[in-house]
Amino acid sequence: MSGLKLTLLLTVLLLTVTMISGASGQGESLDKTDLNILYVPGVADPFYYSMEKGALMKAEEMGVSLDVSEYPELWEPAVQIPILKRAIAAKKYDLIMIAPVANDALIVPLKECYNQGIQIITVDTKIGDGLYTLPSDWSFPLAHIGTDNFAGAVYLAETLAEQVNEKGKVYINTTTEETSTTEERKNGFMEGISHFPEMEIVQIDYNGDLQTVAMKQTLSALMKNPDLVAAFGTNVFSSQGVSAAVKNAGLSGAVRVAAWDATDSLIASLRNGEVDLVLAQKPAEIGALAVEWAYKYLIDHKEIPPSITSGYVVFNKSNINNPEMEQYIY
Ligand code: T6T
Repeated sequence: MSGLKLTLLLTVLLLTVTMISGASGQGESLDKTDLNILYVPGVADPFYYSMEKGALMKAEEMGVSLDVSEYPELWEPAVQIPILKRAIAAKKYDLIMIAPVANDALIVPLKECYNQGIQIITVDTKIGDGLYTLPSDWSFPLAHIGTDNFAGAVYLAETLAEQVNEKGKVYINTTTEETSTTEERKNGFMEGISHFPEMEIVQIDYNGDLQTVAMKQTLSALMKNPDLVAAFGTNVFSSQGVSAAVKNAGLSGAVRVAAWDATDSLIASLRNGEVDLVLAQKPAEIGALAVEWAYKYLIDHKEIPPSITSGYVVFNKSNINNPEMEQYIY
């Protein structure tokens, strides 16, 4: 081999190794003061603000740097993808903790980050089928941290069924078909209702994560199905839209409402008798854990689990005044 060819080969090899290990490769020794994490939320809503708080507190406690990207005003890949492009261009981040807003559309943009040496932890929502340990185009994230959406929704459906004597027609209002979390909730709720032979889901609407759309859709579902006994909103804007529609139609109490996400507004609706159940996720815990895992993997060089589900609690009329529950509102 000529000297030139050998030099070229060595350069290519060196570049490849650098690309693979990247700024954050486990092979490199990174001091905690050099660790730079970026948090990319899904949309501007109380759930992601609470996750930010948990992540920032943990970052401060551990002495690492955490930046928070701009908050997208819409639940939309076209808004979230440019944030990732800017993160790559910044040449600063070792790890991105992100709630991807679509399970397909975010695979390639996140892979580009990964190829630049940036590790990925998905928080709340996932990419692909969320199984990062099996070989696939989306197996590159380090880990996933989020709620057990399916189980939570089964629980809500079964509890709501008891409240309506296990009979009647039910409505679901949700975000988009590409959102892993709300699809899991929709499926879990359908599973729960299927345990009751005299109950039926009569309509499912997708609102694009827009509260005004959720409200209009619910109003029209109430008109189309005057004998609805219950409705389920799968996240903040879906639930707030559902509960506003039921209230505006003068049907509070007659149509039971199960809400996902414990915002101040939904807790107030529970107090006013406009909502019957509110599931609280633990976003601050998810955010804190993502920072802890980033540290453990990149600074301590320890293995971290590929995924974990964080817990949830359910507010109802009996526990709403319990001071212990206060901490779960976001
Ligand atoms: O319900 C949360 C989150 O878990 C979901 O993935 C998207 O919607 C929220 O952010 C609430 O609006």
